[in-house]
Amino acid sequence: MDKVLPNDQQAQLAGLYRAMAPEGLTPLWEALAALVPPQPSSPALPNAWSYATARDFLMRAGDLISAAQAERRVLILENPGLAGQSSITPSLYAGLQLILPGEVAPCHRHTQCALRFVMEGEGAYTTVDGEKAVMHPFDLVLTPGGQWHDHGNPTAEPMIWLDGLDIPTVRHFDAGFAERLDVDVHPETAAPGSTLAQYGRNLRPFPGSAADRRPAHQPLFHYPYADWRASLDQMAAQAAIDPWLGHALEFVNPADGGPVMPTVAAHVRLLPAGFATKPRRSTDGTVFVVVEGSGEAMIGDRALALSARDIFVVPSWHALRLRADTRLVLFGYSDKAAQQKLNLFREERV
Ligand code: 1HN
Repeated sequence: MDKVLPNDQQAQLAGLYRAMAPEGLTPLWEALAALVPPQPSSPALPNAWSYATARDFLMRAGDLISAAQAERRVLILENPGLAGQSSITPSLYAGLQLILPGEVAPCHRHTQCALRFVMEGEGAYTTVDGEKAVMHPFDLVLTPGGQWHDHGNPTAEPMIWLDGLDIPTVRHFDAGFAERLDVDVHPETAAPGSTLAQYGRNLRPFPGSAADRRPAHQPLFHYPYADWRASLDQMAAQAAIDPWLGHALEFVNPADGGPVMPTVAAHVRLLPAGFATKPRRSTDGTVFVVVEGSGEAMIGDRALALSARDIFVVPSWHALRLRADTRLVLFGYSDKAAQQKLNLFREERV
């Protein structure tokens, strides 16, 4: 309500609101404009996290608490516009997880779906329903909702990855369940790499055969850097570049050709040195990791300097322009998968 009312009317209305409040009644006309905005006006802010700074705090936490004690030793990347909500956008969570040599993060499962994007270390693993995904820098590993997962680091070096989860989405729906397995490490159900070999090359185990073990809707959980990077490099050598995105590839779920998980989509982009994108905005607030290179992200009128392994967030409906000083490679994830199912997703190429 934006009309100015006479003072006596305002006073009488204020009295009415006070009287009805204990009954759980409030006037829509005082809230309508904020409830139904003409376009998204996200409470989230554009922000960047320096990997070096976050890593330093994470290693200090590693001196003070074990992975077993913490269950998950993670520093949450909390959006400064969403204080206290453990959220990087209104629908998504991000954190940096550390597993030190010899540690195990015990097996559990939950409704929330998760992705891991490896920042550092090589040879530690996430086990998904009993099969190890042995991780290398910039691999993408999924732990889809409902699938058992534990982590372990048998190497001599720390292992750090970015966790991306749909925690605020599941919280919004009040639909989360979680449980611990009675043992810390899930018994091995398949040899490391077998799902990638059997479900990851436009093949699948013959239906009904003994090897056909993965959930039909969510068979694949490992997207190695070596594979996606080779595709992106070949694309950069052969394809016309998109003026708004650069060279961009989306990760797909082979079960349906859609985004990797029911709520979360993930993609990678490559911008050649010197390339600058045109502004593009979309309703899916997006979390990015700088895989390689340096440059700048202009988010609305906010400029963020980018260097390797930094993490930044672009809130919904903020125009993003990227500039690559050297060849810039980015990983990104968002709630586009959920928005498309709800017919909410929009983008605008300016
Ligand atoms: C979780 O299960 C993991 O499995 C990491 O590594 C972070 C944050 C909130 C809830 C569950 C993991 C998480 C999480």
